[in-house]
Amino acid sequence: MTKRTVTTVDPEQAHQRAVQAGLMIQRSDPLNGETSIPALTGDIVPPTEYHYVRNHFRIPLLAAASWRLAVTGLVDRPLTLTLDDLRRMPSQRLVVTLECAGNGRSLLRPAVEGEPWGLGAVSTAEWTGVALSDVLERVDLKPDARQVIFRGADGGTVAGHFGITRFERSLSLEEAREFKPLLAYAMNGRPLPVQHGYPLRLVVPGWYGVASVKWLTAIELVDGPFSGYFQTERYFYDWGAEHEPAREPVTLQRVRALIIEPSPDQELPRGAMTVRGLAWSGGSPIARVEVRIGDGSWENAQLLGEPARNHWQRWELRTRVDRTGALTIHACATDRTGLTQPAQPEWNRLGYGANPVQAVTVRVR
Ligand SMILES: Nc1nc2c(c(=O)[nH]1)N[C@H]1C(S)=C(S)[C@@H](COP(=O)(O)O)O[C@H]1N2
Ligand SMILES: [Mo]
Repeated sequence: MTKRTVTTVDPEQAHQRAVQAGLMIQRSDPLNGETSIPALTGDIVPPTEYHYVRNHFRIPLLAAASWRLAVTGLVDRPLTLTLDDLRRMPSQRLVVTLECAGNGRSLLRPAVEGEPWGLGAVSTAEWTGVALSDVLERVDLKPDARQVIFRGADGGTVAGHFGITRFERSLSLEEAREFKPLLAYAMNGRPLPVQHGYPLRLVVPGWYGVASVKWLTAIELVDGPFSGYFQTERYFYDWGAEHEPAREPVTLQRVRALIIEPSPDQELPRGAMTVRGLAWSGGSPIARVEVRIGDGSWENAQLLGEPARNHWQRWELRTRVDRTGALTIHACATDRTGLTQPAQPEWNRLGYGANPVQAVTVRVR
């Protein structure tokens, strides 16, 4: 672990920009802000500035001209790539939903430590970049290479550790083959914004956002498991000793339906009502979204657009309400492998993967 100083974006400036973009700020330094859920109408790819931001440290300010991606470790031909080298390689465009594993954490009882996210630590973008597999092909992996470590340029102090801890994550080669990560240099057709990883980030489709390392500067091939802080001391489900297994790493996004319309506490007239939302699951496309109005029965919402594994899908239910007063709407998604949402969030010590059936209460006049 090298100790070095990276120039960072002025935290006050980063905060101001996020406020202007309408993010719901959880913390200003390091900057953490949620996507505003009512703004998620329209296209399945929202405007770039609406995308939630999740940072463990201050935002590094990297100059493209001096930035390099080093690919080292158990390879026959180590490689150093410039941004232009990557831009000259064959490119892919992928629409991918990123969701923080802590999304929904504030629903957990008893409350847990960590950013108290509501339901907006999620968004979707079209990412452009180079397939990780294309870069790995160029370095020739040695036969004992098993894991790929991804290093971000950001770092800082973490509880219980001396000195600087960098943001680093790994994937096994099997995981990399199955989920086909992208080394992305563009988001929605423009260079990555600084807060989303400029000039290069990893995007791992289907996985919780933590796998998608921003400000990527190094890739290292190793033979054994990787025990970095964000791999083994954070981002695992900790269910406690009475549970078997007691812990499990956080990997794929759990299935979830998000209600966009109506919003909580909204006042609505009696009569026709449309419930609209988004649904996604890291493991497979959405099979169905069921909606319950008040104490009525569960009804299938209509799924709109193409089913997809890598990004969310719109759904809507057109219905009527004739009774006035408080009305609670529930939405529950099921994916094609049969995974569905629990009625209550499953409690775990670090507060990950909270995907209970969502309830929105409105007022009918
Ligand atoms: N280098 C670096 N990469 C990172 C993080 C970070 O703090 N540093 N946060 C991770 C987490 S937990 C999430 S949810 C996503 C968020 O990506 P976004 O800020 O572009 O939405 O980035 C991931 N990649
Ligand atoms: Mo995250």
